[in-house]
Amino acid sequence: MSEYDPQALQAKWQQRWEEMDPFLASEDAADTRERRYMLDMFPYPSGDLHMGHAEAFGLGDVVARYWMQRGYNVMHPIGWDSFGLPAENAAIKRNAHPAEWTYANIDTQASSFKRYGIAFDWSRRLHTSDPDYYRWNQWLFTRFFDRGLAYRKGGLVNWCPNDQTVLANEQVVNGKCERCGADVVRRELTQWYFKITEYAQRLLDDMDQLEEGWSERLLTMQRNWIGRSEGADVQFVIEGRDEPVTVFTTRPDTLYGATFFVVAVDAALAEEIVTDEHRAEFEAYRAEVAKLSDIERLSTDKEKTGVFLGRYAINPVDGERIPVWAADYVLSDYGHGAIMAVPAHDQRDLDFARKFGLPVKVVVHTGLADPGETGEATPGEGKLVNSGPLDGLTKADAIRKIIEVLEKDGRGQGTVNFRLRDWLLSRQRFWGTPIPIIHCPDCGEVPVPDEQLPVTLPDMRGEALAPKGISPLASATDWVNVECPKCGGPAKRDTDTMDTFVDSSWYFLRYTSPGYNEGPFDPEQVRKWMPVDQYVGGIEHAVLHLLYSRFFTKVLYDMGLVEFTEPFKRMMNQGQVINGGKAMSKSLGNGVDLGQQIDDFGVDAVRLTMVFAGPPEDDIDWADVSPAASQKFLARAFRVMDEVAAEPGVSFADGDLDLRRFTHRTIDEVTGQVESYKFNVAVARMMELTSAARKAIDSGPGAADPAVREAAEALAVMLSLVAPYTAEEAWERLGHQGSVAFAGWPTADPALLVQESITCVVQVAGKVRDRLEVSPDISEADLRALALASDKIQPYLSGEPRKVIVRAPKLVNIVP
Ligand code: ANZ
Ligand code: ZN
Repeated sequence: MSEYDPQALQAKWQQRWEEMDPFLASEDAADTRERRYMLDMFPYPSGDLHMGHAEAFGLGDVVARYWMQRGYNVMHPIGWDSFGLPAENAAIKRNAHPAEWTYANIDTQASSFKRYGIAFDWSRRLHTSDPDYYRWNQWLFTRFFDRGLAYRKGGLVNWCPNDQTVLANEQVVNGKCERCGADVVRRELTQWYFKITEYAQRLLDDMDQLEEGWSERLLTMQRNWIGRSEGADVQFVIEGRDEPVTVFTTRPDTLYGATFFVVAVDAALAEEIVTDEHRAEFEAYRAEVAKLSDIERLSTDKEKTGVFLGRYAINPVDGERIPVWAADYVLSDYGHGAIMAVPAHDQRDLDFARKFGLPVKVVVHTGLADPGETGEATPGEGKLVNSGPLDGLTKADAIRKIIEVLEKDGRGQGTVNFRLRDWLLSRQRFWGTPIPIIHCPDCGEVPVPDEQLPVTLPDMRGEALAPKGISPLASATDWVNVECPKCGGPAKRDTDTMDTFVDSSWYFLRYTSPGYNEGPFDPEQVRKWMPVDQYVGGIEHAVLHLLYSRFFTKVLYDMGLVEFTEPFKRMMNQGQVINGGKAMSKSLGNGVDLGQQIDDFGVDAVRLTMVFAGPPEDDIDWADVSPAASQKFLARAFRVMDEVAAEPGVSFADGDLDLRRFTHRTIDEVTGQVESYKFNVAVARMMELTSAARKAIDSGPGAADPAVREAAEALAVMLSLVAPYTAEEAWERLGHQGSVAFAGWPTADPALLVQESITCVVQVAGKVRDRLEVSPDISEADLRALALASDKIQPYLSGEPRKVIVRAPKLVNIVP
């Protein structure tokens, strides 16, 4: 009996895989196998792989390896999302170049992936920080620019006064800079944007294609982020201002209930219309609000604040004069930055009205108590009241009617609003893709011509990269000063770099044709491989990365470069690996080191533990699982496979029938479970098969029985999805050549799935009078006849019974 030594197995098979490079997708034209594309969200090279990677990639590998076993031509690529701030900060600290840190970490992660036994096609490896890759970011940017989808505009953005850079919304956590903790402020800056809002409706509509492969949770998150609202634009005249002001409302039916008007405190309109008398108070208030994030501003728990601007607006339907206030709960960049306030039917407006003593007027009779008294707004359905021509109508009818009236009078119209904003993509940092635009005093914004791409980063390091309010690239004067590609005059390069979400919005296309240099990807290869069949990654990317990738795909579709409009057919969002009920963190000291776990238990035990812990979407609490038990199981399974004494090629048909049945039932169930992503249950079945084979060896037909070999071979192949090293070694010891990864998924023999007989209970007048052994697929008629003919039943019957209820194959109930 040989010892199970996981570390020795790893060393041996890692070496073999290195030589065989067995997991390459085939590009052979003669290869007619159906293709499958398995994609994992590519890693950021922040250090070595951690437990989260081990889980996500372990799950993805189950799918990839299953498809390989099923005979698909599988592409399972790997690359690195290698631009980004941490590298730059490390470089500043160590007086180095960000590339040094980045590529060293990539090497570390690559060898860890190899050790972890993920079945990658290494020939497609890419790094987004390679000029070879980011050249195509720039190429795409110029195409977006030409189509009017990349543009520069001034506007309020998140600004960290400490790091002196613009931050994305997702880098602002509770109003503070995610990196340094400083209070983030809003600042007026000119930045580059992608016009994702132009695709808002299509991003919603195309979700129809994702209903099956994406979770409801994910779809809801996308829908909410896009935030489509139907309603109306309504024009209000403001006394003393020539142009009327438009507001967006989802409840035009409540127009008669508008008792005041609110302008976003940071909107230009507020500044414009505030009277001299109120200006000082207004400015002080605005300065306070500038310190808050959107999330804080919109928080319903927050005490309402605001100032009166000294002006009045005229309600377009009844001529009512209503006071105009400035407040922070109205956002300057949603709708039109101003609202009509209907306190009776909107809670935010009601809170504000009660705080400042403004009137509350009920216009929808909901049957609930007066909001002015209770402090509870009544947003629900009901008949309109106090609303002139709308009185008596339902909400839906009133909306239709008032929009008609407004449109006829030219004071408004029905409209749709989206919460989605354009994507701010420029960053004032070094380690990213330079924006390929040249600013010419005469020609304006000129895209860098294709033949001058890539615009590579200048060589800068250390202190030169420290944040200083403008991009570090601005100080590379030799790099900045160029000739205008159009007029040849002196001009300057744009010095901002792109958000790294640009890099990740199309990398999955590049994998199909990694060396291609006539475009970002070879359309021919993309046609063969895309869309991705299965994508695996964390739910934290539910909105940003997935939304951006969907947007890019639609633009590429419009450019005629791809033939589909959705990039990812199926999504799997794995849970987190936590420890002791809490996310692992340095401050809690509850971190678990992946390398240490592998040293202690071996790769296969760690992988199996991850998969066995629960359904893929659930969090895994490392305190509740046992890699030691996984290792014990693997040793047991290995010993079973190692003890098989029948020769390879033996006819299984001669084997022990009970074990054969067990094996085929297991194959059948595991197949279904893997197909439906119940990987943990599949592992449990493999454990049962191991026990059954053990029993057959020890106290059954013995190790030489062909059924034992059949069980062991099935086990090796199924186990290869979660414990590839153990499976490879067992497969070799079972006398086979080549990698177990391509052994072929076992098929269950239907004849062996039938249970031979089943016990049928026969009742007469509700009492059990007989038990029959019958075939599980006996027909109702046969079973009825059999029961009535039984010697034990006959004595209870006198002639034809009144009623016979047959529930084949388990029950016959006779009413005599
Ligand atoms: C009057 C009204 C009455 C409203 C009522 C609601 C209920 P969604 O669904 O999110 O699109 N609103 C409009 N622009 C706003 C802005 N810039 N900042 C904050 N709030 C704004 O919400 C649209 C509703 O949010 C609009 O409909 C408006 O309030 C408010 F019983 O108008 B409503
Ligand atoms: Zn020019």
